[in-house]
Amino acid sequence: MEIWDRTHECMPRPEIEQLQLERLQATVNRVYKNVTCYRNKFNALGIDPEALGSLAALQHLPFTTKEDLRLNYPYGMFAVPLREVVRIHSSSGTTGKPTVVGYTKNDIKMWSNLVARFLTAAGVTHDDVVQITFGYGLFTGAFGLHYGAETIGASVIPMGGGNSEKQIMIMQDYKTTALVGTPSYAITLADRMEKMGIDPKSLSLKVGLFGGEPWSEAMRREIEQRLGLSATDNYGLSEIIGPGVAGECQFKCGMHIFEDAFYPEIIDPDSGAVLPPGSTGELVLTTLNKEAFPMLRYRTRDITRLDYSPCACGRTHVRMQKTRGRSDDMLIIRGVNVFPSQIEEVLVAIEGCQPHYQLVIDRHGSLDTLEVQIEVTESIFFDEMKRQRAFLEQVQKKVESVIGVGISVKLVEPGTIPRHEGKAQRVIDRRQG
Ligand code: DLL
Repeated sequence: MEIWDRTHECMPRPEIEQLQLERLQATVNRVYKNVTCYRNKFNALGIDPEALGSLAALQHLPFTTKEDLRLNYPYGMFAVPLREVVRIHSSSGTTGKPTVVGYTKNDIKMWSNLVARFLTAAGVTHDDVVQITFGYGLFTGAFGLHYGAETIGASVIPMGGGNSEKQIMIMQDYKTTALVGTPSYAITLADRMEKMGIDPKSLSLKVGLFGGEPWSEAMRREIEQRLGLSATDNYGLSEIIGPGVAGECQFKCGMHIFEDAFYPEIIDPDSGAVLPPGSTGELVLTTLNKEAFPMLRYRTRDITRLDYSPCACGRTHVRMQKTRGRSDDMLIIRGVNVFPSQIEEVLVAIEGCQPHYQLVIDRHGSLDTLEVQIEVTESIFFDEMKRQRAFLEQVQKKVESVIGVGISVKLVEPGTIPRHEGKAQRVIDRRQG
């Protein structure tokens, strides 16, 4: 069963806009009534939630940011009582507490449907065997794709993350046709197959659904060549719903944003002004039919461009180009969101660490690596090996437990990390492509 909702996905633009306006008005009213944070913001700015007369008027409403979610941790942004919430997920990568998001039964149904749509657009059908290599847990990736693939009627293998050799064995034996995961993990699997002497062409792989982190066209070509499948991109973020915000069709010319469910704007990240169609800027998303966790003008921090030109597939929904970085300093390392400020907080609390550090990110083979280089006091730097090692392990453990990603730590002599005038350049990202 394919999930191609032609009524909504191929709607002429004036009708999409009418539908968006109706859903937006309902959402604005509901959040004003049910979410204190929104009510306070509207009241402070003198905004009447009943008065929103056009989509363009949305630009006069305030943004919602990760900071709002942090301040309202854990359930303050929910628009329904907890007894109506059937699922809770959360996002990594905030300083301190994570971001908590909730779904009602209807939200889960809608989410599954949106994921099913991009799976269908990418060519997945009920005949496919879908192997999910995202980690099951608080991260939205695995459950989102899992429910979406089941909605189509495909056979889902809930492998979860890691354990590459077993992933490959299952791929061979269960005849996996659709591979789901991060693009970098696809390369890891290709590397491992090479080492194991397995020809990927001998497998049954047909299509790859990759997302959760940025990747280039060069990387797409490499994955397609090495794994012998059609590699497609899909985008989403937990605060909005998880995967299922946007996905590519078989023409791979941008990811269709499901506009009956989300209203996209492109803003200048510095001034916050809405930019004219076709501009590159920060993507801001408003949910149009979510119940538990509606978001008004959420600042994704992802930089992209929207393309409203017709697509050969017949879908009328606007296409977002591959993201070109972020307007904040968030890093994505092996699919996990990491903020340098999280690491800084840990380091400054450890005695002996100087406030001078650098994060060096690289890609070895296909795996992202993060090395934290820190200046330490002379006494530690020149300390005996055993004590220095213990110190190093302590730093490593503390940082890893906060950011949730394995790292290596290098202690450097006082004065060796370059000093900068103005903004410190703490991140050296050597990954390319
Ligand atoms: O990564 C949701 C997701 C899971 C999407 C699986 C697709 C597949 P978060 O952990 O909240 O949610 O991280 C969201 O990841 O703001 C982007 O910066 C980045 N991101 C996600 N998908 C893509 C993509 C999930 N296809 C953050 N291309 C987002 C580039 C992506 N960046």
